[in-house]
Amino acid sequence: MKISKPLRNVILFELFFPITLLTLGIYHGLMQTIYRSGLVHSAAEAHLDYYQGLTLHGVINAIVLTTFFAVAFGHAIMAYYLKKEPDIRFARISLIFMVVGTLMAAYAMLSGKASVLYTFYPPLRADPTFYLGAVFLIVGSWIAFWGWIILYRTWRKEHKTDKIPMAVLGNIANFTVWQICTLSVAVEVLVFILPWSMGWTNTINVALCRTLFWFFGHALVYFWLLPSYIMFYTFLPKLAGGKLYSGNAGRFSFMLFIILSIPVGVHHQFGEPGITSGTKLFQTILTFGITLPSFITAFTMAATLEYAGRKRGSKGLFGWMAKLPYLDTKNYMFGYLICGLILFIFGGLTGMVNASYSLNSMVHNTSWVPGHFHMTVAGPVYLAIIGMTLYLTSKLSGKPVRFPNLNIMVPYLWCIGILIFSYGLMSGGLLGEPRRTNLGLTYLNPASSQYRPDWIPSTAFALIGGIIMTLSALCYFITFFGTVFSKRKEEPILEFPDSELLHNEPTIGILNRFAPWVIMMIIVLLLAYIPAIMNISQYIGPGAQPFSPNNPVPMTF
Ligand code: HAS
Repeated sequence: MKISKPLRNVILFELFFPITLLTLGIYHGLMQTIYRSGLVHSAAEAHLDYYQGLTLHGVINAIVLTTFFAVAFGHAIMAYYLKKEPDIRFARISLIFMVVGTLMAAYAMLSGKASVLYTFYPPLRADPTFYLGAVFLIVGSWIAFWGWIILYRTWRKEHKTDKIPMAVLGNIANFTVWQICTLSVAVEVLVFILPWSMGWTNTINVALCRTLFWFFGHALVYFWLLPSYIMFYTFLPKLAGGKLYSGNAGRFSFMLFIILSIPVGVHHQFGEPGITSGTKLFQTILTFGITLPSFITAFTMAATLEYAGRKRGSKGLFGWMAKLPYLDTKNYMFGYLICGLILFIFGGLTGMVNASYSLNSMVHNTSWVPGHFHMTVAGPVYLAIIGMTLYLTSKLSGKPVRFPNLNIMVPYLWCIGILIFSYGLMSGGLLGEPRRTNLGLTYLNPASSQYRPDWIPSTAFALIGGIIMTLSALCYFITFFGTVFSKRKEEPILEFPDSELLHNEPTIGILNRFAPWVIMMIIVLLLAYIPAIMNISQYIGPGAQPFSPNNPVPMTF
């Protein structure tokens, strides 16, 4: 379909801007593996402090890239499937907020005033511009969502009994969760952190802030994931050469994410002394619940891919795996999505280890955890984002993808890199290797009394993986910027590889309405969070003064 120039420009900018910043995010990822492998024994080899680099890495890759993409992709989906464009005023105001917020946070991080990592746990204190920047970015994404709600309601009035298009359902489910979970981080920032960061209050309740953060923080990971799930359910079957095995399974998965994405945040706080073990056990059970939509997706995708493989002439039980179009340069999105799916098998299984209350105490705060999350957020999420960014950029600007042979290698190199990298991190984690630590200063510095030579192999694996990932990213940047700066050759259009259903499926009423799922979400949320907040208020410790990551003495204003 044709798309108006103003909306096209908004989407193209929302794709281009974060990919440009990603060059910095990827660079600091490589520097992490270098610091951690003990190749350098300083805190600022990259001319930026270690925690400054780690903050840039996490914030750009996990917050800025994902939020901009979710909004850009959301605009494209809503326009394409509802056959009407969102109000351009909402799209523009949202973009302005997001760009201003990102620039504020970037200023704070680059000037060394916000080395607090993407979780910004107090008592680490950043400059107020960092927190305000985060608020602007989030509010910007809300504004885009409000525009879509108006569009969706208009569509609903005109199509009272129609099935909600699956991609639209996934997108609204995702932003509904986002709208609710971000309220807690807004309270954390506006009520507690900002006054403390500005020096208006002397101390802060760290346990309460962490709890408010994780109310948002785990739902955040599904906010990252759901655009990939939209692509798996709506595009992958066609890209594979088949049909979607079950559309209602996909709809049910998205609705389950509405209920369960937020109430599981305390599983990041199993080590939190102020929360009782009963509350934590309940959150373990809920966390196993949130694996259900992913298991449904795993089986639906396996059946879908098997059907596609058999249609392509495969034989035997597993022959379909060999028949899929892995290296078709024209169908490159298949490679980006299948590599993400393969990585997510391991990302999901390691998540279930984390979720098990007792096993968590083995792995918490060790390098096992980044091993897990690089196979999730840097797996299906990152690959779907960069693949779709290239796809949409090419379609919306009418510029065919440059260097197709380089492009097709990107997801496979990345997948191999991540598997080696995460193996290194996880095996090291099981030996006690800490996360968020410049190991080169101490544990991997032979001159240090804390030297741990048994961590050399695991960090070497992580370094090798990191180098392969960086090579993949370089191939991507060459392809992406090569495409962006090439000449227009075709008419710009908005088009998706839309899949058909394998079976003729009935419309199930409850899967065609959001309200019952939002009500169930609120009930489960209250059950999960009232005890957690009560625990925190009962076992409240003394307030904390502000700290910087490099100094054990409180900061002075
Ligand atoms: Fe997680 C920590 C538990 C999913 C991201 N997670 C993190 C952190 C991040 C993160 C960033 O319970 C660190 C936060 C920090 O900085 O402290 N996580 C889970 C569980 C899941 C899970 C149970 N996480 C994700 C996703 C993420 C993400 C998704 C990003 C997008 N995670 C935890 C816990 C912690 C944690 C604890 C705290 C750890 C600690 O102590 O600090 C589940 O949602 C996973 C369910 C997934 C599955 C897999 C389904 C598989 C599929 C692929 C099928 C493949 C096919 C292909 C069909 C059940 C869908 C076949 C084809 C062929 C050709 C072979």
